[in-house]
Amino acid sequence: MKIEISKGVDIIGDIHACFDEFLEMLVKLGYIEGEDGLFRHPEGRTLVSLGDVMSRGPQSLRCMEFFLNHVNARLAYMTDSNHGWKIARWLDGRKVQLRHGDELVEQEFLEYEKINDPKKTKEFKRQLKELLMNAPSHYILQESNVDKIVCTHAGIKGEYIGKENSRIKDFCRYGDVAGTDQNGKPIRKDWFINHNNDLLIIWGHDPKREPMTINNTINIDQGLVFGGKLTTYRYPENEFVFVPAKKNYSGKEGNDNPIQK
Ligand SMILES: [Mn+2]
Repeated sequence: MKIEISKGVDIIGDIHACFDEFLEMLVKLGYIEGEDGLFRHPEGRTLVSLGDVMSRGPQSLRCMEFFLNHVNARLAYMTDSNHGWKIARWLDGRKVQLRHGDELVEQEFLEYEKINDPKKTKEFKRQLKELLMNAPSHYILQESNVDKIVCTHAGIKGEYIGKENSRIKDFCRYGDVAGTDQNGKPIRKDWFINHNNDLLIIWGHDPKREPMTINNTINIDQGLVFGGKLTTYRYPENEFVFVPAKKNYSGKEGNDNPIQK
């Protein structure tokens, strides 16, 4: 789970199937598409996704295919995430309820199956399952073998860094969740309040209108699929790059929309 980032890194928040905005971001960051269809940065920068690249938005399959191809080519990295884990289990044939936008992934697959032969569909699903099942809970980004940044989806505790087990995986997928409220929504505890570690933690999952910096942690989920924006945190530049959403894809309005509250 360690990545060398001496040539710079671009850490991207929750994409949630908004492929158009994601492509716009890649161009804005200076990535160039090669003849093989893969995007590379001329300076050799590394691309890291905090997960939840699928669900809720319009183009889950294209987003997942992008990371499948780029992770396999070692041009990008993607952490585990709550939606990613749900889709992984679904692809594995386990009994899961597809909701909160995960049902859109199934719908996209039904369309995909209409225009691609069963063998190709089966192989695509198998590869995606492998990708999602094997995604680590977090990455440690290093400069000359010195730990600098931790990337994770929903949060992490200092003592979890560099380790992996099912409890750590759950914490990184969902954050510090203290049960559910009367509406069945998870009650989120602010894990970052107690964070005291020298490493910078970059995380997403919990949409905030602007990047939120607290105790050496930065939230870079600005609710793209809810009509907000896609955020990239660039290191070592220590700057943000944004791409605004073309629309609110989520169908969630008013109090139901996490970034309009
Ligand atoms: Mn999430």
